[in-house]
Amino acid sequence: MTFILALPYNYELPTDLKQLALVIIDMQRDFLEPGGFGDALGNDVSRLQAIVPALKQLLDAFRFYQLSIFHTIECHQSDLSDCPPTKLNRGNGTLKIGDEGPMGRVLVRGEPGNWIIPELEPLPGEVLIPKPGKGAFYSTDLQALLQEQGITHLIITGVTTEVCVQTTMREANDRGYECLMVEDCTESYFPAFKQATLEMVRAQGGIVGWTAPTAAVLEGLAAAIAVSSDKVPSV
Ligand code: C5J
Repeated sequence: MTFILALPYNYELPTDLKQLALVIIDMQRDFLEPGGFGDALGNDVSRLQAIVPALKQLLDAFRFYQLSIFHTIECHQSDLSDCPPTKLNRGNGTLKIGDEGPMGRVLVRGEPGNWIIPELEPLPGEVLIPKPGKGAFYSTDLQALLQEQGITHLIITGVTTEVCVQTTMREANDRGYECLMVEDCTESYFPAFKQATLEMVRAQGGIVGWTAPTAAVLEGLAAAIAVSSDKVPSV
């Protein structure tokens, strides 16, 4: 049995690593770059850039081991028909969803600001889940695709920790997935909210799941690959 050294206790990896997927939530320009939605809401977007090197390292490892990768983007159709008025009117920032900003229309599918930052752009074969809500399961194909591929374990990353990342992890937890949030591959505009989220996830014996740093995830993966009977390449 292989595991990741995690909190509140070891996270057991599935024997067949095809059951494991990396989920990268909303690493899109609208949240990470000046001029986007996050910036318009008054946030310091530079905070989120800090996780890019660790997340790239994790993404590269999943690619190297040929494991499943799912990217999400928060986005709406151009007529905003999939955006409830409550979401549209919330925020009181300088730009609302659908407004024309420096990177195109805010959170609208296909606009430059809606796409993933260049360092983490999906490669062919990786799944992209466009999502209109905060959680990646709401009004998307994610559950069907995970079931189709027999995936049971999710390594969850991205932004922002207490909004789309936490919502997705809670949705996944309720659907029976074993979830681990990677501590240095998720970030919030509010450091205290990130810390609180990590603590909430692993409180009460891991009521929502596990947390671990990238180094521990990489170590656990390398050990699992080493004992795996699958003919995947080793480091
Ligand atoms: C937000 C997200 N914060 N991806 N979206 O509106 O967390």
